[in-house]
Amino acid sequence: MRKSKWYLVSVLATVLWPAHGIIAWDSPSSTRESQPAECLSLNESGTLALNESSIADLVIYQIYPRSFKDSTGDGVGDLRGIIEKLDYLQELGVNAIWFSPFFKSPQGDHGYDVSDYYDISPEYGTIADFHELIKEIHARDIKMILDLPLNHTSIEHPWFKESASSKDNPKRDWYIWRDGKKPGGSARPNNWKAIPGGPAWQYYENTDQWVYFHFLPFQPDLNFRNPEVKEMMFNVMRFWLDRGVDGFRLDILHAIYEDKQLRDDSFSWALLPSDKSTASLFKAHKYDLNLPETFDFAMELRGVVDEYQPERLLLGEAFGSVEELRRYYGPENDGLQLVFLFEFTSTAFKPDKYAEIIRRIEKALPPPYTPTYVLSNHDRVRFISRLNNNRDEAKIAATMQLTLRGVPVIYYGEEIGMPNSKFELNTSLDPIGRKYSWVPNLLCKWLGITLTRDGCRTPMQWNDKPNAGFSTSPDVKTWLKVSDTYQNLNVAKESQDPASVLNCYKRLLKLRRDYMVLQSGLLELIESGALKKKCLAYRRIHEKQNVFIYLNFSRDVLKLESPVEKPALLFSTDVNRASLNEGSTDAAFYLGPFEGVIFEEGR
Ligand SMILES: [Ca+2]
Ligand SMILES: [Ca+2]
Repeated sequence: MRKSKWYLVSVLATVLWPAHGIIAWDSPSSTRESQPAECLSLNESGTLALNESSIADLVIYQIYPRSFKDSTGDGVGDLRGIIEKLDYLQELGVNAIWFSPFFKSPQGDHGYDVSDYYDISPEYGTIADFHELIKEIHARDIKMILDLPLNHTSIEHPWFKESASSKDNPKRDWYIWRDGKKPGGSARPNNWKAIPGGPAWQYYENTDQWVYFHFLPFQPDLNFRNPEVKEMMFNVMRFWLDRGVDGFRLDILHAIYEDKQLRDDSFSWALLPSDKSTASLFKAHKYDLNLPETFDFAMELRGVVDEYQPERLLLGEAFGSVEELRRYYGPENDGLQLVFLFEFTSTAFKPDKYAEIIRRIEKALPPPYTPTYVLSNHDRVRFISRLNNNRDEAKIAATMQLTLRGVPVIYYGEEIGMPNSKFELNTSLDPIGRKYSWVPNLLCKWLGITLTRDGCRTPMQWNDKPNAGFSTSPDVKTWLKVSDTYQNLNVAKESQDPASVLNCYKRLLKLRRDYMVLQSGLLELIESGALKKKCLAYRRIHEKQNVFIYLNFSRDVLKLESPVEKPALLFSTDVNRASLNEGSTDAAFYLGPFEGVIFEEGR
């Protein structure tokens, strides 16, 4: 069958789509010359009060359960495997774990298609294993955050099976069913597009109606305008909160509500998606994303978790401009405590670009709001692969992520610099990869794109033994092939090397624990003038405590002026560095190639 140009456009858009695409690109909308760095106003009253939020000290680590540790030898990660590795995470220094979904699921989208919210998928374990897991997590003072795909279920969910069975089924209205525009259901109810490309409607012959889906056809959207649906999902939350979980990561929250009238989407000139807007594929996504009802829904969700003490966390996955996303935090910072901000995952690795993003985030989300900083996740290319696996640059990125004002979210394996793997599309386990399996390899290569998310989901590399120590069975075929890099790049090896990426993370996380100013102090960008294309600098401030962060993004040695007379070095990415400017007679200090330093005023 001849593929239309639209298909190619769809491919491009899918790939470049920041949430589920796999490519790094620099947003064309930021061509405006970046303005000179300036000190941000601290807050309106000029006080230096601590961020009032109780969650500013969090460092979240994302586990993709399928790929973390296999304790049963079947090649698939599981809950008991995760329990075995909790000591590792405690030693790393994170204090919250977000688990990609392990609810019962046919695994069409690897857990983001739930068929029972009250049970665990058998390959991951049992409810008893869950209880053991949460007990062991809490014993280490770590919080447990579950991933809740609440926008849609699997078509295998009994709710959907009932709903699809007949037009007069009591659950018919739990999903969004509509007649086609023409007799025989030949035309879809409206012109909406699913996010990975293609129409957003699936036809069901038995009732001669179409059902709406935002993501993939086997993930029909729930109808949150039906109060029964809302209450059912709130009860799911209460079920897990009653079992002690500390919060939820809310999958594609911005897609919860759709226009009541299902009006046709309007035209947009945007072809490629960006992390600043939801428009793409020439559609504005005006009526299916970030509706006012969805912002209100965030407040209702907060109401549910506020039934519990101590405070439970809500972390929303939503897309749009930072100003738009700000609305999910609620008018008085009383909505979601956190929303993912994804711009770092798609911006060129340049200090002036990052400074522009940080400035915009600080303006939109000043204290007491808490931003988030994300480098990669299960939908995106691994960050270090965007840097051509330059480990020095990865340390700069880590230093930046772990010292900005906001909650960092670390993707498993990021802390050892695990790279993306390459996989064939026609054998892709990711449904997005299979959807585009007809795209020739050469075209992907020419465009420099990857169309499957398998590459960022390979098993964790624990040691240099067969299967990287991921599985108890050395001979088993793991669900995704272990990266060829594992013999030289693994936790055991990096633990022994003081200069490794892993030990860089550990040192930074310890410093963040020890210095409250790094958790909740205010942030002020520092003008780096002529060096703004090579150096990013900022300070964190709390009362009399000042901590300075200078990051060299270049291969050059940079000469900089210390903002304080007696700088005391707290950290350098260069483990051999002992002081900032010892022996120097002036205020100058030097940064080596790709070196990042943290210092305070000495006493
Ligand atoms: Ca297993
Ligand atoms: Ca929806």
